[in-house]
Amino acid sequence: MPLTPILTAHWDEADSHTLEGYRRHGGYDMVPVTFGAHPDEIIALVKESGLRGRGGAGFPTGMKWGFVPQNDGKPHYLVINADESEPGACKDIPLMMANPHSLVEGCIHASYAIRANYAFIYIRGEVPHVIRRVTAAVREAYAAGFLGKDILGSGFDLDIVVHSGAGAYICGEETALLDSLEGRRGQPRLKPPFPAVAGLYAAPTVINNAETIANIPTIVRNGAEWFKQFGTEKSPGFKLFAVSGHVQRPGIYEAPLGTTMRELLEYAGGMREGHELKFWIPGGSSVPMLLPEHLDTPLTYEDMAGLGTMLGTGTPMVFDETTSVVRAISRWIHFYKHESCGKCTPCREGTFWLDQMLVRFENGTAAEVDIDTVDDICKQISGRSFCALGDAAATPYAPALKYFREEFLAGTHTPADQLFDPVAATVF
Ligand code: L3W
Ligand code: SF4
Repeated sequence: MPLTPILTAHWDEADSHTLEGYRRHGGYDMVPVTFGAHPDEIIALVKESGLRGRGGAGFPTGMKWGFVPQNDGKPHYLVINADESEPGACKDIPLMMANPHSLVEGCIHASYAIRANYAFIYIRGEVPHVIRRVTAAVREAYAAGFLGKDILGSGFDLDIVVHSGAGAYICGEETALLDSLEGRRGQPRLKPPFPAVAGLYAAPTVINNAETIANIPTIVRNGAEWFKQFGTEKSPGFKLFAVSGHVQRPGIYEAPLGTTMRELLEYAGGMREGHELKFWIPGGSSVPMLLPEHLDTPLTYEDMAGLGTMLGTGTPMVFDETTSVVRAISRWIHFYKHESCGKCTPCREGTFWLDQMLVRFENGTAAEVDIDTVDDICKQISGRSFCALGDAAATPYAPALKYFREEFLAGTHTPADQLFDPVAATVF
């Protein structure tokens, strides 16, 4: 499928991040149109478009907006999850650097639809340049009269607060993000109630990923039918596919959902010279790996689920034959161990032990029996943890073992009777 530069259309222009650059291509022109419509009409339009959340779960956006109770007398909030921190995920940060106004305009349409007068853009703390850029865009939007009181004489008020995270991956989990925004330590909350009913300050809150909201102005401008011409019936639209790893030209390739990894590889110039594909991951380290034989499967939510993986953030990582699978899995597990918030035992303890065990495989000091021990720890974490981080930590091991068992076996040089005792040897 051909590339479809829509969100990325003007990223190559030097002033694409400014109000002037955005306005030159019709930016904010649809704001009065939205204000002339009933909020429910905007929700219906987004439902009709079939847009699904671009943050990893693929939840239908219009349906989520529709969960917000109306006429309940409570304030409503819109929260943008721009805490992009997953290994391999790198599409919201470039989007906010190149075209922050698409996000700001998206916030206006979305807030009007869900009757929110406050929107919060939560950006990961390690990217101060992005925080500065989005803050500058918000200031420009205020100065131009697109934010604040009685916007364009519509009677609708909207304030946007740009909030910096403090470097915790768990704050990308939507309820931990809310706790962090409220000034507490970011740890996941029990769901239900879902944020759409009781979110920020216990009020109805829609939390959407930055890319999801940047899509909204294009849908308001062009309509649901236009949006649905891209992608598939169950995965409509286009996607910022951020391809990283051992390819010639890593980068963002905007293409319809349903594009295959083989096509994305071609856009990225193929594998680096003289090397061949060993395995790839469709979207962030939280989702199971795939092999070269899966390159022709369409990158959609449904097709990836059919292969036992997920589209996730749609940010494929590509690895060639020089990669040690054990090292890659070990590195990701170390990340999840480091980022585990510690609230629940299966994840807090399980990721610690997984990390220890994987290092043994890397060092060649594991025993064959450890292969099953690691599998057992993963099973104790998966489905028993409080939030998706635990499941994510347990996810990469099983497919890696299925496809590359011999690499794990190569790390097992310790006879069972000389097994190192991890409990005795661990300094807590
Ligand atoms: C109201 C219901 N709302 C579901 C809402 C829910 C949420 C959305 C999706 O995790 C995944 C995770 C990562 N009434 C509802 C309802 N909702 N039922 O729908 O919910 P959920 O729980 O399926 O997903 P999630 O908690 O949003 C997202 C995976 O994405 N991931 C993440 C990558 C990147 C980062 C990062 O860089 N910060 O997180 C990649 O694959 O593992 O499985 O809004 O409230 N009945
Ligand atoms: Fe915290 Fe991990 Fe439990 Fe999630 S699964 S609540 S990150 S300890």
